[in-house]
Amino acid sequence: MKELNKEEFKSEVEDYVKVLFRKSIKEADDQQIFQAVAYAVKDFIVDQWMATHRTYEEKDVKTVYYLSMEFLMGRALGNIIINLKGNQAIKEAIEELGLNLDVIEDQEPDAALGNGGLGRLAACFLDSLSTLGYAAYGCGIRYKYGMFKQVIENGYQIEKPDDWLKYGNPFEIKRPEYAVEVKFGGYVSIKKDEETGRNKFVQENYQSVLAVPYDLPVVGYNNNVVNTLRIWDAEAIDTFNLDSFDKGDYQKAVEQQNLARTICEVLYPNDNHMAGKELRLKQQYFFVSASVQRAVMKYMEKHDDIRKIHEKVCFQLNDTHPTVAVAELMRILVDEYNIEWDEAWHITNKTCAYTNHTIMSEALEKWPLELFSRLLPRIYQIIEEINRRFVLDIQRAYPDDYGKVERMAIIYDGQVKMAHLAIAAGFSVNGVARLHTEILKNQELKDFYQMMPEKFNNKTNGITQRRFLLHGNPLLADFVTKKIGDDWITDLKHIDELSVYTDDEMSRKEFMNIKYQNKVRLAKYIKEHNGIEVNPRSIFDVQVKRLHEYKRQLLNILHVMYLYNELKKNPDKEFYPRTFIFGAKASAGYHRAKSIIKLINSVADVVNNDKSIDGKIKVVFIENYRVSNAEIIFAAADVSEQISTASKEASGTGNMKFMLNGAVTLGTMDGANVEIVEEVGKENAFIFGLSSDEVIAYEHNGQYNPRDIYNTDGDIRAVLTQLVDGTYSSNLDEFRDIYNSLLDGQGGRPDMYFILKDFRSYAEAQERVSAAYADTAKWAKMAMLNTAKCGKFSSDRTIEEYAQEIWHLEKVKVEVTTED
Ligand code: GPK
Repeated sequence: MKELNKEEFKSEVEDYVKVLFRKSIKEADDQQIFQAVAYAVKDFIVDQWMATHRTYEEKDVKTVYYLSMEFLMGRALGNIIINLKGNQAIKEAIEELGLNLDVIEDQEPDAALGNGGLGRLAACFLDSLSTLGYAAYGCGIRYKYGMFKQVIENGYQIEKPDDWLKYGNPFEIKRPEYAVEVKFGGYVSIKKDEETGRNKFVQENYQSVLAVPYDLPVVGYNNNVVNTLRIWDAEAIDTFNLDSFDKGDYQKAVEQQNLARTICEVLYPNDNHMAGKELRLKQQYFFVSASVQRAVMKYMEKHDDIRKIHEKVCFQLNDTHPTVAVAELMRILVDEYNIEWDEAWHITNKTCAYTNHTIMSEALEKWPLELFSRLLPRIYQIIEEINRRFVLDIQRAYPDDYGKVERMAIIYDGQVKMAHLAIAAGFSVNGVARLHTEILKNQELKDFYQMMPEKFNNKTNGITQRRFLLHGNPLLADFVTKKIGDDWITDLKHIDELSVYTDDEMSRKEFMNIKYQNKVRLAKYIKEHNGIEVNPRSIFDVQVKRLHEYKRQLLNILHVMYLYNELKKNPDKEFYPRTFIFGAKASAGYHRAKSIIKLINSVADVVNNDKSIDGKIKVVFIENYRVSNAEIIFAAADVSEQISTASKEASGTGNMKFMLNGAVTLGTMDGANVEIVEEVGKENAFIFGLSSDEVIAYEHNGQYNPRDIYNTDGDIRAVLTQLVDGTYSSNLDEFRDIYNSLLDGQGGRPDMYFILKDFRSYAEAQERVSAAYADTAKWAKMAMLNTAKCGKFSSDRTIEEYAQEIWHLEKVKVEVTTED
């Protein structure tokens, strides 16, 4: 590893302030200082970045292209600094310049090019790929506006544009030399190829844009490896000249300009939900076509046989969003390299792999044929042919079962089903936690599993301990290193060595004292950003994640309403003070999710201002939950709320970040919670609620009626009544839709997410939490064991499994030489 020279670094920062802003350090504002520091850091890593790519080429290693509509990177500066092990040197350099690193880091806008779990997983994976030394590109879109900024006004969520590029992004490098053309619309004509005499399919009268890549560095931990996140921007192709004007193409030139302007404008803010917008499909094909074209070109620069591309290239499809990649690769092989269909299909099969992230039916991507074929006429033809052959395969395999084609065809009912395409075309289909993969195999994708069992595999998600402990929780990170050394930073299994200290009273006290200091840090953040005073001695009970009915923030807040009623009834009841902390964005069009945010804020208003309960319950809704404040929140949590309806949360990754930071899980047996409990022991978690088998059984037999619970349980009835009787809003209709969804279901099933069904079990688990917390030594041990037992949940472990079992990559060592 190259050493960071403090004096050199200081003068670089001074130079950059001068060159970029014509100012001295004293004159520059905080944002300008951030920019200058960021440029100085980028200068330092650029040699490693070049050395990494030189090494990959020399060794001719296989590369994974992680195709993803989302990369929820958060801030780069602090993360790069810790991965360079430059924390101390840079901190000192900055202090000697009279500046403060925390303030500087705070100036950086989050790169919020993602919604939630799926996008953050992609970011953790990139971190691990670099740290492990695997050749990888992240391929995505350079959205001009990322995930919207959430502002809470009168308890309502308001969305504000996230203008993250306002001051420019000091870390990115524009690479116009690698720009490629991407074509939309028009029609396909068949032409005879003079040379071969074969038919050629040519897209004509199309509109096109120029895809221009911007590269961002992804720095590995202390190993000289810097991989690349390549995000594409669209620019107009230069047809707006007199020539085309003269030919009467003025209209087309304007249209192409508009297309280029709109494609990368904004991230769709939907999590686990398909909106079906035409522009979204344009985004998908745009970045996929550009990425696949570039990958093929790069491969062909060094190799002569396109037929062997799978030996050096793998495309990992992060959900179905980039699935057009399989058809784009087919197009390139068949149309541009004149390869026969069967052979092209085999090459494609060996090059593409698909990750499934959800079983929620509203998230499944299905595109209307009309839209698809109009926008991507050649790609559509190719998918039709893939479908035709796949249907024949199905019929051959199941000659007597007509339902199979209906359930499995790629094109059916006037729609293109992207998951079916991804499964048929790739060699690997993986779920993201053991339970999720089992549900895929035995329920959702049962037919596909029966036909192609060899494709199915599990890769339980993970998170990077470098961002979520080393950077986010420096106090705990130092404590761990002091106890067991720093191997955990690159091999989280070692953190288990902490287990022995859970029986040592001094260590437990130290651990709890760190938790307390982190709670003070969060309390200060809450005071500054929300104006609410919270007691760091209370239990910090936290649910932060996207707002979705299946994640059941509603169960949490209904329980708070219930507790509040209990306290009002028995003011002298023993009650350990609790702070219920929420953070969540709702998709802009998801009305019920927005009502739930309003409900949380309305309950907060009433409860926080009721002197009679003596501050025993506080409710806080943290505005604009995102990666940067998440780091502070996880560090301060005592209780981790992971309370999705069993079977619905594919994995969850927040659950792992809490665990790493010594919070105890209160959750259902869903997603990766199952594996968390397996690692930490069920005595060190609070588990409640229906099992996934029970939920699925109720869904099939329709035997659940929430009215029965409403009629027989007075406490639950009282809470529900308070939704519509003015207790929390003078507008009696404010929460009517929530009330109806639980009891009537409006067309759907009432209480689809089994909130009333699980309520008592949840309340009882919450009582166990309170009792456990009151026993300080016991709690400390539980919390500490959660940190100690989270070794499995590093994304390093996950990536190692992908690399060995799916991608077949080899590890690379990078030396920086004077050449660089
Ligand atoms: C799954 F399908 C989707 C989606 O559109 N967005 C998203 O964030 C999440 N996900 C799952 O909901 C989580 O359970 C999972 O941990 C995460 O993807 C990463 O796999």
